[in-house]
Amino acid sequence: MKQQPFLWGSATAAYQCEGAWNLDGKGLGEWDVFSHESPLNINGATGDVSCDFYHHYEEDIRMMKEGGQNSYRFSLSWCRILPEGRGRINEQGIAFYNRVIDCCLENGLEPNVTLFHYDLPQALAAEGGWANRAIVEAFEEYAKVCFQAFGDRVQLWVTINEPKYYAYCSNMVGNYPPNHKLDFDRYFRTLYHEALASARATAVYHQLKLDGQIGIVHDSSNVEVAPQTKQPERIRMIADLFYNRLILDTAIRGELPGMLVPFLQENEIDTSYIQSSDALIFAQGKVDFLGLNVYNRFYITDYTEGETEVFHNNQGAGSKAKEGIRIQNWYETTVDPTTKRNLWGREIYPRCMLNTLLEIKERYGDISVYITENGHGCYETPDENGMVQDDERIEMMQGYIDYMFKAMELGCQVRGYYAWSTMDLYSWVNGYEKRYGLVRVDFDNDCRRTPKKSYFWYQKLIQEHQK
Ligand code: BGP
Repeated sequence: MKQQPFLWGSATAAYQCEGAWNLDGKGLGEWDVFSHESPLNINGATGDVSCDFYHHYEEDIRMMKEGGQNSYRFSLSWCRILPEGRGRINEQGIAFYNRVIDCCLENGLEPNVTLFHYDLPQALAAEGGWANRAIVEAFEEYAKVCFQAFGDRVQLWVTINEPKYYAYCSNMVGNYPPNHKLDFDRYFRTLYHEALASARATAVYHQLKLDGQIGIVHDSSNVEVAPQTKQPERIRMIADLFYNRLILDTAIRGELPGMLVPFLQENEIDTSYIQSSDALIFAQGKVDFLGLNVYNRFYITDYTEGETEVFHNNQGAGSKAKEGIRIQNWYETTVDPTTKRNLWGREIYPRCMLNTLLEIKERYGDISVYITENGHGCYETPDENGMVQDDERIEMMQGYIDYMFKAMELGCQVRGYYAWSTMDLYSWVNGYEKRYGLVRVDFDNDCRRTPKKSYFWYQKLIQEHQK
């Protein structure tokens, strides 16, 4: 693989930006069904059109280039490529991604391609989705189709985006399809099958001897224990196992964390799906790099009292809920009064960028890391020219980036940074009011794009750091 400069880019995901939900042979996805039919889609928004990247990709890619970016992170829609999840290939889907990849390359943007970013084909969801081990083989087949179609030009691949956050929302919070709530068995089973599927796809990629690298993207879940905590070591170990270890240890070390199975069994959580021969799959499926989506930390203390409960906010200013969890006899998240939160009740904590990178280095050594997402969601009103003065976003992202530079000075092997998101797009369950883009999208006027103040700030920052 050719020597890469530091990658400065921005990111999107297929369901969140493409629209064209039923065009050109695309199959039905689990999110299509959820957003059309489920009463749990509380804001009523769908990804049917979104910012219509399907028809605006040339403009978006040109704007990234003009903004000084040299890489674009995006995901492929599994059901656009394999409408039934396996078997029949939709050539029109392949052709669309060929156009996107070629357009990136013509504009000097390194494509960084994720195979799975939450959007499961409905045909596989109907068989039990990630809870059914059959998904592992289906994912391997899908990955191979993509490597063979695009691997001559794509040099950076990601197997799965945020296996933990996805498993958490779909099995613990219950806000993502298939909407299971506080189901510890299904949470760990999903995580396990994601880890296994990622390892199988990674091994296939390496066998094909293509010119590139493959990694996994983890939502950095750096655990911090509040000072008054009575059993800091015990709860840190549990929280780390709950959030991080299954994904990171399998992907980077090629093995399950040793304490996982005894811990699950002690807590009467199902482990029946774990097969001893899986050890070889993990050993042969080690990633070349780690992607980290950095937003927040997990600030925890001892469990106090009450039933296990999860706290989440998909209503923004319409709710006072703060994001968190209380797990009976394990631990609970707590509030640090000195740390700000966004209107969706999530901490804004730039220092977690440094802490998470140092922790990865300490635990896993010198693995290459890309910050595959970092950004700020807020409500926004444009001025009379359609311009958004998003100083809050600029200040926040600058804080995280400064900590990234600090980590690099301390020896962390960071190879790139991607702003979330390239342009305004669908925010899972939250709809369209929560905006993250460097570019504003006027959803009511043909999805017209207008760069925000942050777009120009990012352009300047890149210029300064590429000298
Ligand atoms: C990450 C996801 C993205 C994106 C982002 C913002 O977890 O990988 O897909 O959505 O978070 O989250 P949200 O849209 O829920 O605010």
